[in-house]
Amino acid sequence: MFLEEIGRIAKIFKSLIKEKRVRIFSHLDADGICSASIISKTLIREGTNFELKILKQLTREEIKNLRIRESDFLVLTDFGSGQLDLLRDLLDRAQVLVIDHHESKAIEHLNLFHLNPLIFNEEEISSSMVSYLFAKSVDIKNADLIDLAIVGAVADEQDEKWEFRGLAKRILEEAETIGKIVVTKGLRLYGRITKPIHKTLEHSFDPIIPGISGSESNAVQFLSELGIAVREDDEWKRLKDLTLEEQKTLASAIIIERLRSKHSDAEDIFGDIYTISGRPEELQDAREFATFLNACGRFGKADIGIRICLGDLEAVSDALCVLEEYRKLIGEIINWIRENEAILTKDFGVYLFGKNFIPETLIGTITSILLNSNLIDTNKPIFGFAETDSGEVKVSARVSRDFKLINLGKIVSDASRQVEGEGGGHVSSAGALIPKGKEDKFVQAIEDMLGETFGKRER
Ligand SMILES: [Mn+2]
Repeated sequence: MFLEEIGRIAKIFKSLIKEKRVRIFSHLDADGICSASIISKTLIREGTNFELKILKQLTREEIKNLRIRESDFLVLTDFGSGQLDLLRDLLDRAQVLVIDHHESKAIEHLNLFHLNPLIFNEEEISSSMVSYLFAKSVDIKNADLIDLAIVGAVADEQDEKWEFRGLAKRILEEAETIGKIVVTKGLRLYGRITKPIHKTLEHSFDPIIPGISGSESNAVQFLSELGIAVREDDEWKRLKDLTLEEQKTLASAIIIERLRSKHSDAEDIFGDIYTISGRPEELQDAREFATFLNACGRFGKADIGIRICLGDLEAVSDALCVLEEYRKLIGEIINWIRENEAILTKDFGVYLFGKNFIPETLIGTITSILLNSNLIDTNKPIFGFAETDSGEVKVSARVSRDFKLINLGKIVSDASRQVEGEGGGHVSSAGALIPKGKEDKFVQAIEDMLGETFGKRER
């Protein structure tokens, strides 16, 4: 059903865009940037002019400022499904294609083309993957954009424990078949290409390496005890530079450390590694490519992200600079959280108060990092708060995927309504915008709801 609808809309799209003013609006995260790039490339190949704008969020304000013309054909990627209410007026005047994977109300309108796996009761795939399926339906030559589909999906953490399932897995296999991506099993450690190996170990919290995660000096010592040099020819060695023998030594040593601290799944340190062919070295690891895009989006440099996706080699060095700044800022924020005791742990949830120190564009990233760290009780959902430029408070919520008892999107949506805010999202990640000063009331609403759920379940 979903795939048929993609095909049907692709046909309509192809004929409509010739006489329309096409305008793409996309979310600023990596999935949004990949989706926008896939649609952009498709339009370039169709010989159609278009506008492209990356937005923090599709708000009432943004929609009001669109200056819609009758001839407009809007493409919204990685948002739109949750904002259909706000689009009602606009739909009477222009045609809108929404490609998204966030929770949605089913709204029918003659001018609305809505591609979201959830409304077809399909399993969730990222917006980039939906965009790819759509682009390929428009023209089969767009099949080469499949690496961007994978990068966006990885960025949205669609591959739990580094392994895709279902439709996403079939798309990955397709990428392998056409030789765009090589999948190998390897250590589930982030930073193969862009980080010194001791940093990779220090920053690994999932999988955790007891005694080494979180400590640079212990990581260096650990490697030297294994006889693995951290430097070679005056350059830091990366995971990618290790010989097969060294990789094996490292893997066994990590497993031994985990066994020693009685980890239940000590050997759960391997996952799928996606190597992209035909891209510059810095972008060959899909996970690191995703981080580049996230950094660009979060720093207001989404244009650089789009350019690297579209294959502009000159943009890669700009993206490297942005990534550097991004990592520095994340480090500063984590230190600030430690020093300012910004975390409150209650009976059912963990709450992070970012005040005006944590930028609203980073609060989601920071909550995800904390959920994979030893800084909080990761058996509870985490809710991060950050003040926005417009004087409201942005909430980002995350919960570990093993925690299957709640639907975070629904809980956040209900709690937001109780404090006159707006929110929603997915089962394991959600967001909201609430009035400033209502944080305590929001926390209480969450605690009450979770208390009710778990109180009942225990009885
Ligand atoms: Mn997404």
